[in-house]
Amino acid sequence: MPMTEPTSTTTRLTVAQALVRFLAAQYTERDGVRRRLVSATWGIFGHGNVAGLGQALLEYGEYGESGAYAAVSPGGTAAGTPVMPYHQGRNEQSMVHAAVGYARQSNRLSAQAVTTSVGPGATNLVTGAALATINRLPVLLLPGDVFATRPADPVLQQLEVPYAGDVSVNDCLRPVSRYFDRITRPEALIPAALQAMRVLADPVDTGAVTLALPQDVQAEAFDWPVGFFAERVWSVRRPVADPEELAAAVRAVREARRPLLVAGGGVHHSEAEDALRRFADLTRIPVASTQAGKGSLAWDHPADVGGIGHTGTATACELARTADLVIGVGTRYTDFTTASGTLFAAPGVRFLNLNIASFDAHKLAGQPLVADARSALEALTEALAPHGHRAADSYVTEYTDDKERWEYRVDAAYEAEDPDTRPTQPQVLGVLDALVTGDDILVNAAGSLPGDLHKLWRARSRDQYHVEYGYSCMGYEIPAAIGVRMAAPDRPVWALVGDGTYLMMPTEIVTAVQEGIAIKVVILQNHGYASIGGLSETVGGERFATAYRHRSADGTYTGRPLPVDLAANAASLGMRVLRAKTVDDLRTALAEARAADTPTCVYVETETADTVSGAPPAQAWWDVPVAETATRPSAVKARELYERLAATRRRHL
Ligand SMILES: Cc1ncc(C[n+]2csc(CCOP(=O)(O)OP(=O)(O)O)c2C)c(N)n1
Ligand SMILES: [Mg+2]
Repeated sequence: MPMTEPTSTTTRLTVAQALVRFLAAQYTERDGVRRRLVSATWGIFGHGNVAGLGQALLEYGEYGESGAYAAVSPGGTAAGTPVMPYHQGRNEQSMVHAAVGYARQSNRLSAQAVTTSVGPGATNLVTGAALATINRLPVLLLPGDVFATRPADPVLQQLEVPYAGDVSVNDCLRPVSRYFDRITRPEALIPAALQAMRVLADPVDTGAVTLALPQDVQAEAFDWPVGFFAERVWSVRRPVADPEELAAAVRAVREARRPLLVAGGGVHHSEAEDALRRFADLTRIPVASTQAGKGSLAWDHPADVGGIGHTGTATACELARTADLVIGVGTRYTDFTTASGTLFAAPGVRFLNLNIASFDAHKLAGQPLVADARSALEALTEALAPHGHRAADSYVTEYTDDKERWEYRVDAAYEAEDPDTRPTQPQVLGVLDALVTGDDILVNAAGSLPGDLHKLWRARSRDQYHVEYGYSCMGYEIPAAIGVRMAAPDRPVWALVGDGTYLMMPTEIVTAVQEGIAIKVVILQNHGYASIGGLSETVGGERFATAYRHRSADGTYTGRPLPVDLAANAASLGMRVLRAKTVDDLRTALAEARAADTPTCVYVETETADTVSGAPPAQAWWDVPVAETATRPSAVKARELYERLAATRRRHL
């Protein structure tokens, strides 16, 4: 049905062109700062988007409204700069990782879009979308889709579902998206695009937003009301606490004898670090952090007790076991944080959950404080100040002494007795620790590194510690580092990757080289899945299939290590590569990489998968169910231990 507006107030564009023009005019605003909501678009073209979005990005993107080519400068809309900067990726999943890294580094106030072809290009988005949604990080997905008009079914790469004509593979994106729509008519773009922006900018609902774009509709022309392209500002709200919830929260804090604050990713998203520091300065309540929340307080703040949970510090875990009030701020309480329901063990323990999402604020039968982290922490501090509320001296002394003991353990793990030998993984972190300033950003997601980092790393600045542990997705590190560096172009950005992770997704190195994005990649080679090997051993799996080895004569994977050369691989993709054999080499190589202004890789062999990494062991349990019946003694024994530990699980009611 044609729109009824007179031609003077409409402009004729294809759906794809209209979408690009629309996206270029969307802004977020928080605390008086305005930013482009969708500042760039990643894409790989195929027959589902090449003639639609591809053409639109060419005509209204890279070339700018003046039609003259302009250098890419994310966010710029002045004459001559691109309306929508475009970046060429190598893999759809990793383009989403790059966008997610960018969004997190931008405190969720700016995002990027990802366009794909139909079929495999689109389904490659699923993993990245799940990661974005789980971590509540905004990304706009624009997969091509099969014909809406269905002139000839099936089109190349179309999945046919005999019982449902309206299903395509893009429906896989529904459960991993916070908003999903398929634009089967041009005019449907208008409400869908507005809803998409609402969700991207919503601090509770944000995550992956998918607008599936049938390839015929993308290229179809329509007379758009010009108002659709007007600049629009999406205010990223900071809801304040309900007075009654706040009063109840103040009472709970005042009554607590052994309170412990658990800082989650919400502290960062809200930029609540200063407010948290003032709260901790006033109350001296110890602050532990989840993977997403690490860095909420600088490591050397007296109240910072480091990571909590399975990969946490002994200090934080001891406090958790005896806490009478756990103040969760911006945390989802994953199983790592709660040690699978075993960590908060004091009989009368209560939870006070400050969270912008009511869903999370009600977890563990907690007392909810539904609000923006910064605004509510400020309100709490203000309400507690007149009472001069402070944790008891004996409590402060207890955790201060404990923290000091933990720091000795960190030093011991970092220290290499003989710098002429191959480093352990913690020693690699030790060398890095000695080199970086608060400016440096570390990106990591999977393997044994997240555990070592959570226990050991001394976060110097609020955003130095970028470990994605909501999805803990192998392959996130390199593309995410690219996205982080796009959001922080003057800061050293390090992707720390295990060899398994590297092999899963090294390909965006090519993009870093192409775009001149000077990320630093550190490859820690230990010939396999050391983390899963260790886990396997504790659950009766005997390290089965966790090392990268040839099959030996008996058919098992116990032969020689595989002859892969990841350093040569990185070099073949265009990176400058520095090989380090010893701790001393590593010092030189990491310093050189830090100074480099081109993408640089440092390759180091660490202790093999069969040896301990040197980090302190787990300070709390993690529930990984063990075979209830087995003939192999390893599993029988592991099950006995499992049952003992599982018996300590509790439900908080
Ligand atoms: C995409 C994906 N597949 C599988 C896993 C399960 N997993 C977690 S860590 C890991 C091994 C990682 O190996 P590597 O990167 O070499 O690190 P290491 O364990 O050796 O430190 C695996 C397979 C995962 N987290 N992500
Ligand atoms: Mg490995």
